[in-house]
Amino acid sequence: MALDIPSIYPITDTAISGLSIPEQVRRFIAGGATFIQIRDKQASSREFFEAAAAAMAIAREHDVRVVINDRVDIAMMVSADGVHLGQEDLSPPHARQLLGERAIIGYSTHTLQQAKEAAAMPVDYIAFGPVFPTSTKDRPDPVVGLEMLRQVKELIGDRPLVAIGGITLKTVRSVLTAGADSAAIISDVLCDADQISERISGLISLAHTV
Ligand code: 3NM
Repeated sequence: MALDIPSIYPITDTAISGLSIPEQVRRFIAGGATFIQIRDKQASSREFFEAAAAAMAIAREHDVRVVINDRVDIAMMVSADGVHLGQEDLSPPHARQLLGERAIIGYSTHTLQQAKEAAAMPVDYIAFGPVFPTSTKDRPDPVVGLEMLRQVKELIGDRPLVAIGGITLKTVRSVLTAGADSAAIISDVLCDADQISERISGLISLAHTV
């Protein structure tokens, strides 16, 4: 069955928020998030595992789904709902082999060609970006823009499409109108640690107006 993905998809970032991963997850959930990605490019494997395990315990209490960035091994260890893979991570078919049919596998793409290839792979959603300029990612790919996002939606048919990169309260409606099923957001949610839940609920309300 096709993945049911909510329109707002927050991703953790400890450097931007200054908060532990479990605390970010707690605040995302308080704001109404139901699908979260745990991402930490700086932590050691052990730190990332421990933080992910603690975050999973919180998510489970609230029936919130969690995917782990890059790390299939850690996703398996903490019984996450799945993984989010980049172009240089383990390939989706190999991750599927390890995780099984029921796991959620998301896959980042940055060109029309990559999106087309992704549509032939065993992935539950395809992420496409950066839609707008972003300073969150090291060495981001070239900005793809809304028009290319529209083209990807046509290319990939029914496969859920996640827009990512530089999305804010001001631009979230534009990516959803262009055909994205969901907007994945880091800095605009985490830029003020005291406002995380409020920003999530504001984004969710806006998404409902599309
Ligand atoms: N991946 P922000 S852009 C993690 O293009 C990530 O695939 C991207 O953070 C891609 O919402 C990006 O702060 C950063 O721009 C998203």
